[in-house]
Amino acid sequence: MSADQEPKALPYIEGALLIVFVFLGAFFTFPYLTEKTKPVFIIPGLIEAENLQVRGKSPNLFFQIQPTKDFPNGSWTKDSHMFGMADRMDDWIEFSLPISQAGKARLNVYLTRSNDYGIIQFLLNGKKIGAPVDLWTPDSVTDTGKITLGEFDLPAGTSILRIEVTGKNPKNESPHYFFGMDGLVIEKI
Ligand SMILES: [Ca+2]
Repeated sequence: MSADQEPKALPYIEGALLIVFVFLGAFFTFPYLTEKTKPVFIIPGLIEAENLQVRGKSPNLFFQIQPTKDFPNGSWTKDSHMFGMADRMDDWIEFSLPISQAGKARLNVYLTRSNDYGIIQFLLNGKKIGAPVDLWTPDSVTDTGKITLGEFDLPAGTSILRIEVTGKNPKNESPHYFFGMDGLVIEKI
């Protein structure tokens, strides 16, 4: 190698190092750039179940706002739902529904299914509405999608929405009587 060629060796080494650094940078950065994030899930007009005012409950039932973003399947608004930990048949919880204007409305609920969830019945102002809903699934936690409970004449003021645990699927797992509600829509008609 002649003397005038020798200084060119350094740029080659720098170039090689640059390629190595770019490769390493891409290697460590790429997984974060491509990490899948769920799109924001929105249901128009939804009242979050986790924000509803709890009017009362049976002594053995406990509830909490549970994050849902780690559930691999299903979609929930605000990445959370109202998780009802009922302990037995006939456990219940009541929510206050503020109705600003009297009128006819369709009531849609969005619930959660799991392998240890029970069968629940909704009541509105003391009357059963819709069929009992079996929230058991053999698969991992997921959402039910929209369930329409019916159409009702709602008076202005506060209506009472009640959930009662009425049973369990024979295949469901212990502790059998849990349930979850993402939210509800009071659809004026
Ligand atoms: Ca929610």
